[in-house]
Amino acid sequence: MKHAEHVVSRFRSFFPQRRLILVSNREPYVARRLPGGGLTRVLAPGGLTAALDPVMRALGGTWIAWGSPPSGEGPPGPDEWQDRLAVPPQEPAYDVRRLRLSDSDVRNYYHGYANQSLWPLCHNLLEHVRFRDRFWKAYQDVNAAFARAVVDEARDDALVWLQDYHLALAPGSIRRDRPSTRLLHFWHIPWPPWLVYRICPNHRVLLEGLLANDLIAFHLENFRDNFIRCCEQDLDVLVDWRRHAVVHRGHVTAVRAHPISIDAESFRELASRDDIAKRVGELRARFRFAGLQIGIGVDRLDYSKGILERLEALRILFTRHPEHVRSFTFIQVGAPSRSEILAYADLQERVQTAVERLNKQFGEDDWRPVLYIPQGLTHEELAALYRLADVAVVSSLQDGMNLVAKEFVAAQVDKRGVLCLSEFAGAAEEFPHAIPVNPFYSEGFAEDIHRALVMPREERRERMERMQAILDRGDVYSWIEGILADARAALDLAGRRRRRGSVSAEADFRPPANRT
Ligand code: GDG
Repeated sequence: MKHAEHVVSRFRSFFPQRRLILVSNREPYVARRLPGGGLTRVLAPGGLTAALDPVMRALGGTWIAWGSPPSGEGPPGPDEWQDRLAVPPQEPAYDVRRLRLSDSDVRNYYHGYANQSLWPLCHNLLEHVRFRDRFWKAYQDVNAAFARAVVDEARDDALVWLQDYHLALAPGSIRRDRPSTRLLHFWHIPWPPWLVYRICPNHRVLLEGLLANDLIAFHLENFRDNFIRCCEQDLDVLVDWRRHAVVHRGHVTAVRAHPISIDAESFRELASRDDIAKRVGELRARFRFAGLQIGIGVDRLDYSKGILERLEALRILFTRHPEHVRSFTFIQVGAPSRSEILAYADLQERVQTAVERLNKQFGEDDWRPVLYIPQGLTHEELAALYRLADVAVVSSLQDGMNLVAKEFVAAQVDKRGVLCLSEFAGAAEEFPHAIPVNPFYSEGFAEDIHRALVMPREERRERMERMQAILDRGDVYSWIEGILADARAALDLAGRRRRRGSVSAEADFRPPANRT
């Protein structure tokens, strides 16, 4: 909580008198049906909600999101729908303004344009890209609905922070209807190079929408630069490459890189708890892990995470290094995700089949090479697995950041574990002490896992300590503060320009060396 309080005091000093409005696809408190009828609301899983909820609780304000249907088996109540909620339910501190989306909107905007057009496009996984007119129509409509809700909620004193790729068009509509609104946006997935991005039939309109923001931030400098290059190629813009800013139709957008992180301290505290240590012991006993090395993979079941490529690397590992047979077990947690989309349903089946094949080929007596858990687990269970593991494998084909890598590092209380980390996950930039893996090169990948398994104890400890020190320097709260500080600077620049009465932004975009 002390970190959240610090963020709140920074917010107040950067933006005295301003109200914060958060906008995201998912709502912060999700509803579950109770078996006897009625609903309960709990904080949605995910690091971002966990970090932003205490900030919103202290600041007040509004969070605008899709009001998603309740989960669970109980009977639906007669008046389940609410446009507005005060949360947390037990101790209301801020409002959630909920957008009601039809089934067709959800199918075409969320499962369609967001997750079958933009997601694979931005991850450069073009075989999965689907463009459909009905997807695009719904994306436009739903973004317009989000924008209307923002305009309705935001007075001139609002700072609006939009999250992610579901909402690329909303900033443009908000700016049109309420030009004085201060807008910032964080894009959680990669931004692809122009050669890939231009495949999108709506490339120009999306960029125009995003350039209505005062600030847009990505995880990595590489994504930031890709975005700016796309703007240069596609639109009539002025670019200041020194300050990473783009002027479009007289409006200045600052473009920044801010790698997201986790609440490392809380995660470490969780992993250090006695009940978690006890759980680690129970897991060892239950699965007869004594004397075995344990590997772990934790992912949403998403084709971008390279789970099939990981299983292939394991097959090669057990073939080429039979010494690991009976001495190494890999636990794969696969939390079902986006199952309504064919590519995801298909992946679930293919992972299941690949695991069965591996276990059939190499399994002996009571030992299995892979233990597959095809469901989401609680944070406590995850912390126990991270602590139990000797090796964690993150093998994303492309990934904005990858928080699992950071969670594993935070949870390594005993500093025994080795992290094998895809070169194509954003987290690789911060963790040069992980073993880099290329998931597209299965044989090399298998050797990398082998290297992790035979790594001496001292080297493991040294690498882990270095990664933990890096993680301690940048947690999710410093990520929020960094973005707010940049937003402040971007707004100051815009303010100076207005006060000078300069009609054109071009004056600000002369490189500083040319200024008098
Ligand atoms: C996007 C970007 C970027 C996973 N299984 C379970 C579970 N998880 C939690 C993990 C972790 C989160 O889900 C997954 O984090 P990733 O970073 O891998 O994320 P994406 O969902 O792809 O998210 C990504 C992120 O946004 C943030 O900007 O890092 O690059 O793609 O926190 O622990 N959580 C629980 N049970 C599970 O079984 N409770």
